[in-house]
Amino acid sequence: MKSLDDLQPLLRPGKLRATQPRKENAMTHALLVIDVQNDFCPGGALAVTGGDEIVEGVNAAMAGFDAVILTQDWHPAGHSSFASTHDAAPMSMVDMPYGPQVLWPDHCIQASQGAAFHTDLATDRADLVIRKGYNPAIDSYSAFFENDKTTPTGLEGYLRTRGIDKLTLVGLATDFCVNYSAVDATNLGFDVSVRMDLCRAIDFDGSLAAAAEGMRAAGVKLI
Ligand code: VGL
Ligand code: ZN
Repeated sequence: MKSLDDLQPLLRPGKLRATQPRKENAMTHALLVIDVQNDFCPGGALAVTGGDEIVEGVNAAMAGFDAVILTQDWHPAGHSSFASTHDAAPMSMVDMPYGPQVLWPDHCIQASQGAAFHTDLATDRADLVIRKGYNPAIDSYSAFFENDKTTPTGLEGYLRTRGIDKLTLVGLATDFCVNYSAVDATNLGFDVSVRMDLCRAIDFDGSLAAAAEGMRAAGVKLI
């Protein structure tokens, strides 16, 4: 760099052009990896049976996608979805202003070891990590909307501005966060598949069968 005058043009970003889809006639396909976190794996606070078994397959799948996005359940201590906050039993139900809500054991508390990704997950491959459930008053199973079905996480805008129109979901848990994310994505117009072999379920009170039925009815491809 010769002088400050040479540097000046490099400091002016220039005008924005309208967002363009990345390619003509080609779908841009993202892998959406839901909540592969310690608390959802064996030994964790809300352990999903076999939750850790999917990690190797999820890592291997990443190579086949244009984009890899991870979600992370990320609750403040005393979150309204925690049974302890209501002096209630874990897995009981409560009526929230936005509807019925399952009360969970305390899990995925922000910055805790339980909220960290499984240590073997290839997190370096991710373009984006999106956190959800940080609002103390509203749970968020879906990567797209909080459980009030209204408050967006911002993921839809991210995908659209990158020209991503096709999603494959994997992760934990099949019947809650994968299910809600897949159904919301389909309703938003994305082409959505769920790799059932790379998901594991909580399966509480028939929830896996109900979730699978709901996903199929919404137009999600269970593969
Ligand atoms: C989840 C219950 C509570 C999930 C998250 O990742 O499926 N389930 N928080
Ligand atoms: Zn949670």
